[in-house]
Amino acid sequence: MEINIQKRVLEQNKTEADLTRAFFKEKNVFVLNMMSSPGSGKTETLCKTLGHLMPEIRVGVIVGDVCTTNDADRLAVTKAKVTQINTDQFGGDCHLAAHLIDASARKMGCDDLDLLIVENIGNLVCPAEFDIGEDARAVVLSVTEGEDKPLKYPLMFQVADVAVLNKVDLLPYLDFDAALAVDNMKKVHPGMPVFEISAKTEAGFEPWLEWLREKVREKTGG
Ligand SMILES: Nc1nc2c(ncn2[C@@H]2O[C@H](COP(=O)(O)OP(=O)(O)OP(=O)(O)O)[C@@H](O)[C@H]2O)c(=O)[nH]1
Ligand SMILES: [Mg+2]
Repeated sequence: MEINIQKRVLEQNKTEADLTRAFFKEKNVFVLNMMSSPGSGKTETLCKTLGHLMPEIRVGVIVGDVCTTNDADRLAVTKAKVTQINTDQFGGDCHLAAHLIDASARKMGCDDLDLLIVENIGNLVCPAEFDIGEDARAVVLSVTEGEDKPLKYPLMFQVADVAVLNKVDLLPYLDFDAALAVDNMKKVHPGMPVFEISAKTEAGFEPWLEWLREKVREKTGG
């Protein structure tokens, strides 16, 4: 019975995600769903990324957290259009569902955007199951989390179109084997591009930025 309920929730979400996807298509905006465990550096990566992409690319961000507007406040410094969703009012959900993205995106308006990035709630499991009408998914893994995470939480890495290995500035102080972590990601998702970066120092940023620029060009024709 529990399985059936879960299935219905996901089916309902998929129906709503298809409507949201149609809205994004009509608005000609590329939508990236960014996911990771809490604290791997999604917001820091976005703050630095937007600094490079804007104003040539017009970017908006929808950011999800259970509580606080901390991330929206950090992202607002970039001058991007930012909307914060807090899920504590919906029972503290650990993921963003399609209907929340749909309502936020329509309210914020996408006519003046080329790229909409959704920073999902920090969680390496649930967000991977919820289609939000996005064009692509990025997963961020940081070097303090352990090389085995792609093997332990494979779905997140299987549904991702691109992976970012963040905080490489910390490698000299850790036993973390970056090559093994990348191998593990490629084991669960052969062929997935993996960019090794530091959001702190911006090391390795250019290939990641170019990947994003190319995706926006492909969708918007710009
Ligand atoms: N040394 C180092 N620290 C980083 C890097 N990226 C992020 N951090 C730090 O890691 C902590 C968490 O970063 P956030 O950007 O808030 O992580 P997040 O994934 O957005 O976290 P949630 O939104 O809570 O899931 C902060 O203290 C950042 O300053 C990095 O590349 N190197
Ligand atoms: Mg964040």
